[in-house]
Amino acid sequence: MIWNEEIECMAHDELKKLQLKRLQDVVKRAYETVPYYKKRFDEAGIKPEDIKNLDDIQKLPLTTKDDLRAAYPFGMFAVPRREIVEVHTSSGTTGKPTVSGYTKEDIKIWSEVMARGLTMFGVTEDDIIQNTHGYGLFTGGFGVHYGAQYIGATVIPISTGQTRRQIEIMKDFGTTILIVTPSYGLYLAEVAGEEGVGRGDLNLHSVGFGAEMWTEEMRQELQNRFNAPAYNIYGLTEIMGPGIALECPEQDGLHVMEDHFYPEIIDSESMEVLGNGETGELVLTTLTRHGMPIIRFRTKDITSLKSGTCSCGRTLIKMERITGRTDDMLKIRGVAVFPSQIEKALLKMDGIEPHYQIIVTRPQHLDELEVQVETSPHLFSDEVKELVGIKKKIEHFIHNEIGLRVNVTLVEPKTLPRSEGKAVRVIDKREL
Ligand code: DLL
Repeated sequence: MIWNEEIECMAHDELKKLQLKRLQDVVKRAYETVPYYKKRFDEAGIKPEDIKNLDDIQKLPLTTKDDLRAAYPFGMFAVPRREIVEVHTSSGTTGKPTVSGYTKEDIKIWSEVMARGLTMFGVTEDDIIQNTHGYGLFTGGFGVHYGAQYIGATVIPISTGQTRRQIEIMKDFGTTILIVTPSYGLYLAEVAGEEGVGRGDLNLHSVGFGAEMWTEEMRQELQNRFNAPAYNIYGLTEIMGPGIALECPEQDGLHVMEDHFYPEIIDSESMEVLGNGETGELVLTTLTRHGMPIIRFRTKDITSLKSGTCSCGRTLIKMERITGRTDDMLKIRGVAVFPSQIEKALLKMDGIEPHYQIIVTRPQHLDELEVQVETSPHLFSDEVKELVGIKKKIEHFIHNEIGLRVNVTLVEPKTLPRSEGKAVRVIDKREL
């Protein structure tokens, strides 16, 4: 158990003071050691001394994934390469990957924030953690590993895949904590069912889900399948990996590790900073990272922030679950649609499985949205009339959620692709 009460329950004013001091330090270091920041700050006419209070952060330029890509591979490092003890990269699915470098001190901080987060889920040194995140350039495997070991829990570094083996080990080793992406979690639960392993055969106390979007409705589904509370883990390669924000037992937002990461919410069109409770794009600044300080990174993740003291006792600000990414948003006949809205609507239905895919086409210059969803096995063999009724009902739910008519196709159980990491939910066939 890693419970840093002094920080996690710090009075608001004290925390702000600490953040300001750390912000001033990191801005100075970034300016003096990373040519990218020197150039951007000079262009904006800002000097590190101009940061006199926390709001002055708004004077600093925003950093995007493209800026990091332009510095590929090691151009954002603020220390000589020999001080970097580990590197990770983003997956690179949308272009050149971005590289993240960590010093020994950074790894210590990563371990601590992740350990504090796992502690929120109730992890202690008595637990056995099955870590299904990939160990490699992806930050998921190592981030969770460092946090778990910092607590002193027993880690099963099984990594991704070998689904049947995962279940066997979960049962034989008595895994108490499972860490998995929501989509792989669903797949694991499905295979467990096939293997005759029921909810009662597992010894799980909690399951930590992260690395991709999931809805509150999906949480209910997963909790039911695993017979254990499901907690949210947030992070991204560019800032650190998992450990930036995690959920406490209240399951009502993720506490941001504010002593190390400074969150802001901006309107992604006007770039204006939004207030408490307003929804927009999350922007993060690393306050303590040495190897690669990141100032005002546009995450593209959509959320809002809520300050105040949580009933768990923590004063760390809470971030709502991520409802989508600015680049996930589909424009369908001019209407903004997020996959999370569709997931939410789907999971209100009985008789279907939580496996779905969204297909966008433009047959006659007009966008069409098709949602393919699996029916549950008992239903598929039932009457066509009933299936038509379900299809209509789902279309109605989705219409209510997004204000658009969509075409729902019910497919046979177990026919949509299963994910072992981050699920691909949207297939956009329009040539835009
Ligand atoms: O996914 C880090 C991570 C690993 C987080 C394991 C949690 C657990 P990237 O591959 O760089 O890093 O992807 C980061 O994934 O900007 C979000 O869009 C999305 N994401 C991560 N966690 C969540 C979450 C890891 N809890 C990108 N809810 C982020 C929704 C998430 N989206």
